[in-house]
Amino acid sequence: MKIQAAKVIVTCPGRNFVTLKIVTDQGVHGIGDATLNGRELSVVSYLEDHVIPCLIGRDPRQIEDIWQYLYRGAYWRRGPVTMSAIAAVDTALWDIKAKMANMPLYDLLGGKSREGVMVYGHANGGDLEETIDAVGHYIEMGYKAIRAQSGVPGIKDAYGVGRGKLFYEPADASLPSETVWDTPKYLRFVPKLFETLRDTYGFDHHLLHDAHHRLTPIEAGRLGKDLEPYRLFWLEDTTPAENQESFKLIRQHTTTPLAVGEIFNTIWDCKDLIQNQLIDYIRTTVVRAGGITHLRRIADLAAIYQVRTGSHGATDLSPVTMGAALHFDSWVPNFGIQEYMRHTEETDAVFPHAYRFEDGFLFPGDTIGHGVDIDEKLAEKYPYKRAYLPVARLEDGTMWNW
Ligand code: KDG
Ligand code: MG
Repeated sequence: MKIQAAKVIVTCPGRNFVTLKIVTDQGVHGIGDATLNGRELSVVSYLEDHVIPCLIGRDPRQIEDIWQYLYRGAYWRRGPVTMSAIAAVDTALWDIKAKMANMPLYDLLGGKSREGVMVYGHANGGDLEETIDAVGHYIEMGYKAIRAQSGVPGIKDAYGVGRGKLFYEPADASLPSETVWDTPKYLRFVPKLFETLRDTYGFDHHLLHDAHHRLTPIEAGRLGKDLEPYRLFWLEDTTPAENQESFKLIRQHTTTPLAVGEIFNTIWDCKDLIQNQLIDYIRTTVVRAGGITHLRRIADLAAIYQVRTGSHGATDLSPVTMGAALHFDSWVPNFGIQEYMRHTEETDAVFPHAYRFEDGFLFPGDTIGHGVDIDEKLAEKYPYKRAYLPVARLEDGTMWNW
């Protein structure tokens, strides 16, 4: 059996997505997501100019060998562009293998460990009242776990606050929009938000929050401590994780569970945090961390240290990543939670999928493969549109972490 053809499909049904389609000489095809938000075309070139020529004629059943060939063979290891491209190939090959085995992907991975995958949704509002209402809306929709982000008095455009109620798309302009950030205002406000949420809705639902890399370690320790009475499921990305030592400092100050890893590419980014038990949830996902093959290694390492998975699932991860992630989540023994930020109707139509939401859970469906395909004709209707994530500056103009 041979890989006969592979092509990259770029489409923008409301936001940009990059999809790799691999076709075998037996007519079976598989698809993988290669979307890297705000830097999409770099992965398109990496795939078209450097990866696809090496794939043609290879045996698609040799997923591990192809993974190692692309990772070791590039010489230049790791990084978001390389690892997103490898992820797309890997996801497409697992899709093909599961289709050839006539199995849903979760069966090929070892079978289901659970019926449904608990997901968390994004509730957000421009101010405290709006955010309280938004959380109530998610509870009405059946969610068991809800991430709450709110506008902060005195801060224009706080992270995580969308303009719509269900759909929120941060990559919103053809040049990066500039937002302004002020940590002291944020640190004063967030405990009030969670106090009000617990006073209003009690403790029956899981609440989560994302600090989006904006704090120093000591500020993160303070926030974690202030939030302890409200029993968060997790506090995410408190501080940029390049300096992983800083998590020791945060950990000394708080028992609020910590989640990190949506921007990590390999197990090497996760290793110290996991082995030193400095985090509770690892947020690496299929598209960012080298596909199913590599994500499985990260999850197995995490399991030894009782660190659970909590895969990234924002709108920039296409339905292809979501489908593959749900099969992975259904199998992985140390599953924690899956992020689920809904796509628009246009996106859902371009990517027909078997997964469905019910009562706070996503179900991968029983279709063979990972259960997601691409409607190429429809995809053609939505040409690529350059779109950047915003940037953040402090009030005095200093560049900060968005
Ligand atoms: O592309 C960036 C987004 O995926 C990111 O800002 C979303 O932090 C995020 C999250 O937790 O979903
Ligand atoms: Mg995040």
